Amino acid sequence: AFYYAEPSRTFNEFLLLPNLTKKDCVPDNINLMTPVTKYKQGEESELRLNIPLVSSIMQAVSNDSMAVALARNGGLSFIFVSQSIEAQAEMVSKVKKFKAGFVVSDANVRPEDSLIDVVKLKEQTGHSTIAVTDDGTSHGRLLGMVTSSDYRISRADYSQKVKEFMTPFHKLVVGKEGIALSEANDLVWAHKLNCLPVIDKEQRLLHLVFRKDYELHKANPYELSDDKKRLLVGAGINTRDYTERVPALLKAGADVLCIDSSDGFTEWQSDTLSWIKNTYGEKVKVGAGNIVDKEGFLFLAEAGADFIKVGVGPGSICITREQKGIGRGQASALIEVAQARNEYFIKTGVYIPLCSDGGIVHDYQIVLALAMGADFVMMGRYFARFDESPTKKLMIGSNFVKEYWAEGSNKARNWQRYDLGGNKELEFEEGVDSYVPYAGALKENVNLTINKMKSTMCNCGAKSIPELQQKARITLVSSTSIREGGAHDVILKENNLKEI
Ligand code: MZP
Repeated sequence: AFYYAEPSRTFNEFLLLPNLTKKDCVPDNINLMTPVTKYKQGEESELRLNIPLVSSIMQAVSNDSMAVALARNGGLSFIFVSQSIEAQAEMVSKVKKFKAGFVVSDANVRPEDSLIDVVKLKEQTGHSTIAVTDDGTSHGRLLGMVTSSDYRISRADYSQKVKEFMTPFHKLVVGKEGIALSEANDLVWAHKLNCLPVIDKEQRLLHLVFRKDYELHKANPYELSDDKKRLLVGAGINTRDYTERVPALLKAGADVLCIDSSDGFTEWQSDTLSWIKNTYGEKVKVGAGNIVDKEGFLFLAEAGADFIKVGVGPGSICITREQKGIGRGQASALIEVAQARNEYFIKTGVYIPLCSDGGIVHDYQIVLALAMGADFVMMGRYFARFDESPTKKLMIGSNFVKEYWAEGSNKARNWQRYDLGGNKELEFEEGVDSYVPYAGALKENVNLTINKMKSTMCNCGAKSIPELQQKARITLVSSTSIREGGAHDVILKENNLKEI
């Protein structure tokens, strides 16, 4: 047997050291854009994300509602594969009906002034719609617009409320008086808001379409249904039924696929990749994994993977290490694979993005994973806690929780994920069925995480993920210094202690 000289390490055993923070290295200047699929030196990845977060290929995590919410916030979901081909394709197509934006309509314009019916607008653009009315309920001359809109907000609340619908990529600039849609300077506001304005014949503003790609459309504010930019969605596949599943998912509009497996260092994975690349060429993007070392990386890179997923056994619900003794500490795995990826890039000029999958417990560990060479992270537990995850919200004692079960649990029975070529059975569990604390809406939680990540990156003096990967200084911590990192040697105040 071969013995590794170093023990297998986890994220919890590392910290980042601060670097010089220059005055322009502030959270607003941090760019978290990241590549998802491989690209050649000097080119750009065809698929990039605004934030480096993707949700796990799991029944308890990634359905269409999760995918819409996460894509709206700049990330990506991979719709779970452990369901029928038809059901999975249906989820993908539901996500593809949406576009990355909202249409805000003034419901108080005169019907004869309105050029666009909100129902048609919704159908044409795929945007969700918000009607602005006097009191946020049913008042408004265009009653049809009010009732058919997805959300209603009052004029008074407009500037405040609209922020809630905006993703971190839309900048809201509010004037002294707030924003009134019927004001003469609305068009100026529309530009400042990074919106596509829709105006009537007399140049009055009827709708604001929030969009990040506004620049493209500034020239012609009337053009609404030109645009193919819909929300991005990924989908899991397995190494059994790919000849039928892949065509159905592509037909439904999946932007990227990923082979879902606990062990990706197998010939079943290279067969699956070969079939996809031989059938569709490079236009279909597919990730593979999971692997934990240089050999696994090179195997999947040579087999044609567009990105490679790292991690065997770090997941919060995973008991693969206990059941089979297979796995590796996630930090050690990532460090070795990232080095292999960098060497591969120097040798071939092809950059293959890495996804660190599972085991993230604290927000800073996302930054640590990126610093160690991941381009994005996949999380299950994190997303399972939100309103948008597919599972039930329950009350246990006085706390709300959400259900979260593993793909290798008896509940999910995703035997294909553990495929070893035998008969189609899950003979023993590799994951557990559990609860996670309920945490509310995805948007607020992701915003908070992003803010924390940006703060960490500012301390590291890095304004982008590649800069972080280049500059980060990472240290191992001793078990006693971990204790030093939390509150210690003080009496923590508790709500139920009375002051005297
Ligand atoms: P976490 O974010 O909850 O720590 O980990 C999520 C990851 O655990 C998933 O993306 C997947 O790779 C992995 N997973 C899912 N089911 C199992 C299992 O049954 C598992 N063992 O390990």
